[in-house]
Amino acid sequence: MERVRVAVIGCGFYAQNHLNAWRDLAAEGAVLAAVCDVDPAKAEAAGRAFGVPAYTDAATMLDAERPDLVDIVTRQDTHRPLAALTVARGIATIVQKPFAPSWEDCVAIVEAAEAAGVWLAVHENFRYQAPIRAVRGVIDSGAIGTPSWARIAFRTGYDVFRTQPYFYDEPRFAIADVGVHVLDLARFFLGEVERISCETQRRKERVRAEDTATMMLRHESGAVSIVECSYTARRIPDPFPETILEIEGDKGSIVLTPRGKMVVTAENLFWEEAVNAPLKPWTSQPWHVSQEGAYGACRHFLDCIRRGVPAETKGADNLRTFALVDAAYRAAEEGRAVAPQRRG
Ligand code: 89Y
Repeated sequence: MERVRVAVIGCGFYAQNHLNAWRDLAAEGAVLAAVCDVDPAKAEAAGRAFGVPAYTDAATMLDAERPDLVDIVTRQDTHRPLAALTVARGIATIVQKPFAPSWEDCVAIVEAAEAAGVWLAVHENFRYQAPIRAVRGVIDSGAIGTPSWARIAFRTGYDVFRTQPYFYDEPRFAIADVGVHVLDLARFFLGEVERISCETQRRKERVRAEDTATMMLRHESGAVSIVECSYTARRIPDPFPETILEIEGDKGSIVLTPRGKMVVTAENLFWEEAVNAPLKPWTSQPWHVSQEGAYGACRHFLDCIRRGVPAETKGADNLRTFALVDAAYRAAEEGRAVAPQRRG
């Protein structure tokens, strides 16, 4: 496919990054064709800013614009009904993370897409960030040997509630919102997971659910990882929204510290590298790491659509990340290690 006409559903806070990414990707064949939001003010503002028609009803937009690809950037409770609209029309679909509120919803979306032969991806973007790709590049080069241990942490006290106020009332908070990204990174670096244990904490009074989680994973390879997420970690400088990590293999290690400093210890070598995300005209500190990840994800999806291949974070792949989220909550509730569920 030469040119890919993209329609975006959801024009809220984070969707602005997707809209900018699609506009930036014009040179690579993306054509932002239309936007839609149930809030007319948000739809019109995005339509005006990006010079495309704006709709408040998704089905009306899909029938009028007939896009090749739809990027669903709404809250998770709307993903299943919206994906049903796109899949029924045979339109390639991207669903924002978290995939959906429940395992049943995620499986239903994946199975509907598979039955209809529709390309489906989940916008799980941390693994597309520049520092994360740099770390993966070192692992793939063999410099640290086979990774067998990792600590991967997203800890912040940054006021995420200002732009995402719904966080206060989420029935599942830190693991579902950002732990999902960090769990996906654990899979990305160390492979599939055999079992997970988890302790959750609610350290901030105003939130309804957990704001901190400490997880321990045994991977199928035998590797072990500690995965942490917290929205209640006060520290200066605050690394938000960076992920900090350490990975050890039989030949060396990789340590990624704030501001994208990567330190690699290899067999006969030791080096330091700046792997921070570049700034774009529409990105700003400190969000640029996350914004660049969103751009990287959209770029990967566009490339896959044009080549007719599945995305790295295709629906079926992301079910495995979602299963870890579910298993973490169950492990915390039941006080034991839990095996992530698999599709029957
Ligand atoms: O919701 C979170 C995410 O997915 O990435 C950053 C964020 O917006 C706040 O931590």
